[in-house]
Amino acid sequence: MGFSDEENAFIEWYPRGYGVGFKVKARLLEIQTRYQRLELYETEGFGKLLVLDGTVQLVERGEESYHEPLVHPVMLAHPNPERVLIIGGGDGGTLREVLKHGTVEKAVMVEIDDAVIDVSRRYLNIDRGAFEDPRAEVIVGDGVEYLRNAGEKFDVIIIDSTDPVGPAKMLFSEGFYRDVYNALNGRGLMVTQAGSVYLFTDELLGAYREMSRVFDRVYYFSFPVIGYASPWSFLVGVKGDVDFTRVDLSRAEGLELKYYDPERHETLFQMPRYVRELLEAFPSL
Ligand code: AG3
Repeated sequence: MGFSDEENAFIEWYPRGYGVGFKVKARLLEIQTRYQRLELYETEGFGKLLVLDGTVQLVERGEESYHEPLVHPVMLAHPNPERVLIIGGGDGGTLREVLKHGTVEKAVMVEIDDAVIDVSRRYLNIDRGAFEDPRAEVIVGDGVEYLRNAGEKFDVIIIDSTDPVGPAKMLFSEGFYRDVYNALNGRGLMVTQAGSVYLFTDELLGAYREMSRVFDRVYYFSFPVIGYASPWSFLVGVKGDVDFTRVDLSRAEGLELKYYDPERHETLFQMPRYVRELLEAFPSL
């Protein structure tokens, strides 16, 4: 199709007029929750599409291209992740991937907006039973406050938030990262999604700089995510003695991965050259 005003499509507009869109068959929901505007669509080719404040959160067919690289690299780089904290992630996809790991004894998920959890439970089946897993504890509340007051420590902390622009901005600040660092065990990893490499480059650099002030070591990687303006960026903060360039392949067996390839872990670190050079201008050590 050429130049047109597409009628039956949902398009997310990024800065500079860059769009990512899906042809839709129907709008199933449009509600204002306490925190954000939530839309749900049936797409032509990717199942249901969940949108928050106009930004694509996931499509049913392809959501693993986000949840797998968010979760498994840090889980497999940690020698024995038993206790995991997820901030955000109300659809349950992150929790589902975390619970695939047999080492996990407890996974706490703190989501601020219970409407996201309710809609996901009712219309999507992203969690595939994860919410009912006895190792899972689902808390509706403010992740920032939870972290500050959490008496307990975690091996892995996963931030599955909206973008580094708008309401979630504080989740990309030095103060927040300090609370994350303090809530990690002596040896621990934190991962956050950090936006589109090309379209949120400044935000990615900003988050990297803030994390570099706090963590013992910071890594960046990118992955093409279906539904987001690719490539998508991820930042990993390490506390103590952990090498994120290596993963335990013996624990990767049985994870049933479709996108992230632990045997090719090194390919994660691919970055467009100019972005790598900008990132390296902030020494992290
Ligand atoms: N959370 C990350 C959403 C970021 C998408 N940003 C955007 N489309 N501009 C996804 C929730 C899935 N658990």
